[in-house]
Amino acid sequence: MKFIDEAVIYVKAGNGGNGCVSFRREKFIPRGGPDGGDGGKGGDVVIAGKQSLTNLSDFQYKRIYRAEKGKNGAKKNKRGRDGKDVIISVPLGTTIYDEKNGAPLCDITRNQETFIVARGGKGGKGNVHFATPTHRTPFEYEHGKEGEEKHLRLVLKILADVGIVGLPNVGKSTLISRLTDANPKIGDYPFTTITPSLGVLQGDNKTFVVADIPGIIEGASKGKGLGFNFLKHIERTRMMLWVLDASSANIEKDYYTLSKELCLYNTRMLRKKRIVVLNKIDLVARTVWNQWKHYFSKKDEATIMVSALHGWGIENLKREIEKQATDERT
Ligand SMILES: Nc1nc2c(ncn2[C@@H]2O[C@H](COP(=O)(O)OP(=O)(O)OP(=O)(O)O)[C@@H](O)[C@H]2O)c(=O)[nH]1
Ligand SMILES: [Mg+2]
Repeated sequence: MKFIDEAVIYVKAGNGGNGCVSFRREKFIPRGGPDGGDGGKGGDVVIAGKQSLTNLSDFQYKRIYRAEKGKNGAKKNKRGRDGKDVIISVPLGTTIYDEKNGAPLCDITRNQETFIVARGGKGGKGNVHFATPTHRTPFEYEHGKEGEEKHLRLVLKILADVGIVGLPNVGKSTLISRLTDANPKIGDYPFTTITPSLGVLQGDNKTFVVADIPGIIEGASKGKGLGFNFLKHIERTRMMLWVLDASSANIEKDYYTLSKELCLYNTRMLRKKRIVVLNKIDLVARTVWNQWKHYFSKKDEATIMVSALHGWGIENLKREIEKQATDERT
């Protein structure tokens, strides 16, 4: 599945209907007063959350959304019908920005949550409103107001429970393929992963959505590499797995690079629950990884040793994820 996470669309709310100019024409009443009704209101453009949607791919094909105009007013004081709203369904986790100035308009996180992104124009008044005792045959009326129009940027942030982060090539994708049903590309080179992938982890009592994103490198917060763009996908996860390569020449530096870049992205990233996952332990002696286990436990980091390649320690990690996820204290 190609993961599409951004789209730009154009929306136009309906214009209001015009007011009507008309005069009563009835038998035996030679000069009836004005009876031109008001125009109807134009339809709104409404964004609605829909749980069953998982991506923004629909917006590749349909990019223009117009709500209906309000009908014009009619004689006999008849108000024109309001234009129908147009409802645009988006997956939960979609943020809508005004493309013109980048301002966020709304954040859709709940099923059937709605937000009006463009308001329909008000209907114009009919000539009946312009009559006064000295002005009995008014020909004045109002035009309906224009409906709002906007270019919107839709950005989907995955609502994953667990986000996997780490420097390139540490084995994040191998790990998600062990933990979940996901089947991402794995390669012995940095930046194998260029789009995020999601998988479902079946715990004993709960299931979790896990997200794997491209590797993060030093300077990512200044735009280097790919991973930074994708941090938004895991911004809202409740928990993170910080994957480190146990065979790296400088694990401590890797750990600090990762925490620095996450912190520069958003300090909240460091306040989330996390598990330090020391991967590729098949490549190093037990004495070495025991030493690192000790090092991280002194820092109060929950640490799990695994070999994603061989499947070692994976059950242990699953248990720890479930334990932390169900522990509501922090
Ligand atoms: N020896 C060993 N190799 C591993 C282990 N886990 C992953 N690898 C290898 O490390 C390489 C990178 O694995 P990936 O899962 O693609 O790493 P990644 O972190 O997703 O990489 P990017 O997406 O490029 O950031 C591949 O050649 C994997 O086979 C492990 O536990 N032990
Ligand atoms: Mg990868």
